[in-house]
Amino acid sequence: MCGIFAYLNYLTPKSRLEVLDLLVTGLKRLEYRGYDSTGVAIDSPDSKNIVMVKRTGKVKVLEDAILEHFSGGEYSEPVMTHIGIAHTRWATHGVPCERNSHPHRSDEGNGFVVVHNGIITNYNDVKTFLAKRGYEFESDTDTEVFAKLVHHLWKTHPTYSFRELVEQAILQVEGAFAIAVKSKHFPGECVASRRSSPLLVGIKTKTRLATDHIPILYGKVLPRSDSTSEFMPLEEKEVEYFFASDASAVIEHTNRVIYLEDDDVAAVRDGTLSIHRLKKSLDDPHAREITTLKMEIQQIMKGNYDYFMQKEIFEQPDSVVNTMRGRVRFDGNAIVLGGIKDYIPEIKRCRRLMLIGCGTSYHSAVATRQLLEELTELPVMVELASDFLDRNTPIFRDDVCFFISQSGETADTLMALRYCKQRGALIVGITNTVGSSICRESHCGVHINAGPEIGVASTKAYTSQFISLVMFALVMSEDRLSLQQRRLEILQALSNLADQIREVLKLDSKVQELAKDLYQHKSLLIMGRGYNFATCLEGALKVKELTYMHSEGIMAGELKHGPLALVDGSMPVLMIVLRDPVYVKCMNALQQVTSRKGCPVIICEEGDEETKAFSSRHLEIPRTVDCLQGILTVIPMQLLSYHIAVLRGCDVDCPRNLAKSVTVE
Ligand code: G6Q
Ligand code: GLU
Repeated sequence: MCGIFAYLNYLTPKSRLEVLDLLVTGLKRLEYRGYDSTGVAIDSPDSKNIVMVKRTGKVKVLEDAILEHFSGGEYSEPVMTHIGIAHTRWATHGVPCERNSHPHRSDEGNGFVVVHNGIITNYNDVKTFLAKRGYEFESDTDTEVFAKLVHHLWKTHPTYSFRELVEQAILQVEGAFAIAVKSKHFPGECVASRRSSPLLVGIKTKTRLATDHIPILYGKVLPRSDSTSEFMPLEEKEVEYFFASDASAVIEHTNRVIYLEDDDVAAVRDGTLSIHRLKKSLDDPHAREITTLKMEIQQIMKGNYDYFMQKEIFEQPDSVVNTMRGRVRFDGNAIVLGGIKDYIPEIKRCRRLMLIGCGTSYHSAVATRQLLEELTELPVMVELASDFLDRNTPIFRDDVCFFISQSGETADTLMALRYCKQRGALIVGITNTVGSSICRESHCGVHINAGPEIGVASTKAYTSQFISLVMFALVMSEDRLSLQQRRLEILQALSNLADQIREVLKLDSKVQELAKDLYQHKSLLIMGRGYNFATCLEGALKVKELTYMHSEGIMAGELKHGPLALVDGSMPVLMIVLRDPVYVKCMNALQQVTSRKGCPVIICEEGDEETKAFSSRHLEIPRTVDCLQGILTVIPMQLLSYHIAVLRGCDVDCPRNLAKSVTVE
């Protein structure tokens, strides 16, 4: 989820224009993470206030606005000590617009301003608490509550230090965040913290740092104000700090960084950096290490990965958790989908559910159709948006139509939405992009919270769309006594999913070996049925779009009705055969293939010796509940298409002829 960048110079002369240039450059280094709007906050020329500039669109738009806004000579004067903060936003709460862009402020006087990555899941409760105390909100975001909460604590605890105010605010919020806070009441100070979203601190001094670690202070200990404090011994007073979501924004300034851990609170006061934690557990370290970055910028922007698609495949243990965060309460086996909960009664009375999308998004509908039929006990139609429109499909006022789209801008899907809306159907958007056309034109919806997906070939958005539809099915059946056992089984499986995805990702080198067998072939047939037919369709699409090889997802039950003619000793075949209700039928298909000298690659369950015996090439995946198998079986397909594409020298992140968002019909 997007980017934070803050720069603090202490006894190091910098003009505000130089600071702004540093902030904008920092945001440019974070652009690859994807975003929809930007903003900065610096001190006013008299150093008594804070001025902000926020824009929707690219960093360049912000840069132009800054040039226009801060042209006065006073911004060219050097300032010895200053803190500026900046942000690239990927909206989760509130459409992308200037009003919702960060930094967010505590009051009209800009007393406290904050930039935030992540999601404050209990923001409604905090907002209610603050509204009762007279706070008026000017944005639709979750973030704004944090700035106002710090302000409220400042008014009610006037003796608290800046760091203590932020600490107390952190104790009140739930969810994921990386934050940096600046205040006109505490000039030259910055407080930053993280929980589930990354944040690091870069340290730049003229001479080598006298230490390679910073002690962690537990409880209320306050660092002494002098810069020779034992907390952060500096050989001289001049120092610069860089707070950033990842090292790509820091590496050009310094290679000395501290990676903050969840619930660390980093505070800079009088040039001294200290790190605090409220609670000390047994295995808590005594200090945070100051590490030395060795990677080049370009490499860091993709982390340790060669391509964004590869990075996004490996992000899936985290992205599926982000999709469920604040929605699935595993302790109480409850699910809350805030974006549609008011419409659930109406949806329960509908005639049928229609799931409409394109490409990978359509496949997520195919993947969850059977479970939706089971748990909603409603007819469920899945439609390719383009074909749906070609047929002028009959739509009625008591239909509920889901429009699934990562970008939220796919023209075919958007046209289908408008077609259904005109006919009075209830429109539900399942998107990854707040403020997108599909998101805005839906009556209600679910944000999949997968974080920006940069690779053209969709991977983590697919699994997050899949999970979002599973969560909807669970919500729809929460009052069906006969389905409780099934619901509990699925909820249990969801709680293990992230770890199981990590297990499957460990197959990466084995999949790479398989790719070496396959990459010079012209075609790959992928067969399965039941809950895994969608995986065959999605796997075949991944192979086509990434490797330019022909590939086809085949319903195993259809094999004998024609496709079997394709099978011989030379045709590459991959088969998904898991211990689920259609296992026996899949085994029949497997035997049909092997009896024609086919030598399929088999995706099967760990330890399934009987199935493994049919081929020397198999990928074993952990067992999960049948309706979630498709999350685990798609990952080897994602990895296989990636490795074949690399071996064939294809452009993994930008395959030929394709665009990330197809905004033309
Ligand atoms: C798949 C591609 C493509 C995409 C569709 C729909 O890897 O990215 O098939 O899924 O073009 O895009 P949206 O999900 O953005 O509507
Ligand atoms: N949830 C915050 C918002 O929607 C922050 C999103 C982000 O990570 O950029 O503004």
